[in-house]
Order: sequence, then C-alpha cells, then structure tokens
Amino acid sequence: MSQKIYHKLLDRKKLGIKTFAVLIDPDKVNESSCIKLVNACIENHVELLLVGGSLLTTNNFHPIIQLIKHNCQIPLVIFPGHSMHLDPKADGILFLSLISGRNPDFLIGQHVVAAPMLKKSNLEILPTGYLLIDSGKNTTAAYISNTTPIPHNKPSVAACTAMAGEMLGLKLIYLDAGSGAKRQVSTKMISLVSKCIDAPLLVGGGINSLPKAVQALDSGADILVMGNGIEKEPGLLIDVAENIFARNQALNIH
Ligand code: 1GP
Repeated sequence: MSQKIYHKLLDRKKLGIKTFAVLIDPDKVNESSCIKLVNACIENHVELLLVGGSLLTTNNFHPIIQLIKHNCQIPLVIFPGHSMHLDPKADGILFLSLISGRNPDFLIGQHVVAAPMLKKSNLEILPTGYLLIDSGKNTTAAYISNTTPIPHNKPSVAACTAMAGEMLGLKLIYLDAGSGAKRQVSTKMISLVSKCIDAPLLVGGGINSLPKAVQALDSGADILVMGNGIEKEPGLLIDVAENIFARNQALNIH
C-alpha cells in the first residue's frame, strides 16, 4: 500500500512547511461550482483536497470525486463520516478514529466494516486520530457520532488524547471544531497539542477568515483545513494560500 501522501505530509512537517487543505462538501457543490473551486485550488497551489462530511444527503459523493480526479492532480483524500463513504477513485482516505469520543462504533466499528473494501482498493490509508472540540454549539459531527466533544478550554485533555492516539499508532492527528463552527480550536489547544506529538497536525472547523487561519498556523497547525469559509468567500482561498506560500518561502528551503 502506498504511503506517498503520508510521507509528503510528514516531510513537510519536519521542515516546518505548512500545508493548505481545502475541504469540499459534495452536498454543497454542483458540477460548475466544483470545477470553479478546483481551478482556484490549482491556481493557488493548494496541496490537498479533502472530500466528504459527517452526513451526506445527496448522491453527489461519487460524481464529485470523479469530476475532481478528471480535472486536477492535487491529492484527493476522502474525509468520511461513515464506512459507506468510500470511493476507489480517490487517492486516499483519512481512516478516522474518533478518539475524543467513547462511541465504539466510531473508534473501531465502522473501520471493521470498511476494512475488506479498503483492502481491495488502492486507496492510501491514513490512520488519523480525530478529536472533536467543543465550538460553542452542537455540530453535525458530534450529533451524528453521538460523542461529547472535548471542552474548548481543556487543552490538556486534547493533548493527552492526541498523545494516546499517536502511541496507538495513529499517523495524523486532526483537531476539528466541526464544520461551520462558531469558535475555532483555541490557540492554546493547538499549541499544546502540537508540542506533545510528532505526527502532522490537521486543524479545522470555523476557520473563516485570514486572521483565524494565521492564528491556527502560528499556533502549530501543520495542515490547515478550510471548507465553509471558502465556499462563502472564494477570495479567502487566495489570501490564505498567499500567506502560506509566503511563510513557506521564508523558510528558504531548496
Ligand atoms: C470540518 O474541519 C472541517 O470538519 C472544515 O470546517 O467547513 O468550518 O471550514 P469548515
């Protein structure tokens, strides 16, 4: 099984290079808006596309993956909400274990169901410790997964959870306040978690402005995930991409 995406993310993290990931929710795009978004991602050197969501209510999942794969070469990784959210045409899948929760179905159950199909596919499996963080309102992800998010003001709980996830062998850690969150993950939490783990750290949920993106990156996010904010204000993609490009250039790595 290929580990191309993981090794790239790990190498970038080791060098301090930030990665910009754009989340495409198949329920929120149509063919033309998806092409527009994908073209903007290509033009602005977005390094990773995530496709999925905790609840998919349309039949767009497979057609959108196909459309993206036909139109660009940016690695496309499934961000599943369920074991049914699989498509062998993608490049990889975040194999999420919801370690902030105590619902066995999202810790291991869905994975057992998906495993035989994943084994037959060529998808790169990215074992990911997924931590839902309270954002001030109930999110679809928390509701659907029937789990309690980690309190916003408890960075140490998140840090211990992330460390345990890494010790269990999870290769990526994802701090997520949930799609469209009112409050993004706090800088204190991002900073503490990033100091406690070696795994690349994804941060997302409610990052809908350049200052919020900068805060997350400055605090230690290795992979910045943005979805809603970009759908609502496409210019934001350019601003964030420019910021990330500038800080990566400043590292002066040849
Ligand atoms: C949600 O982290 C992702 O799971 C992205 O969140 O859509 O709020 O950017 P937004």
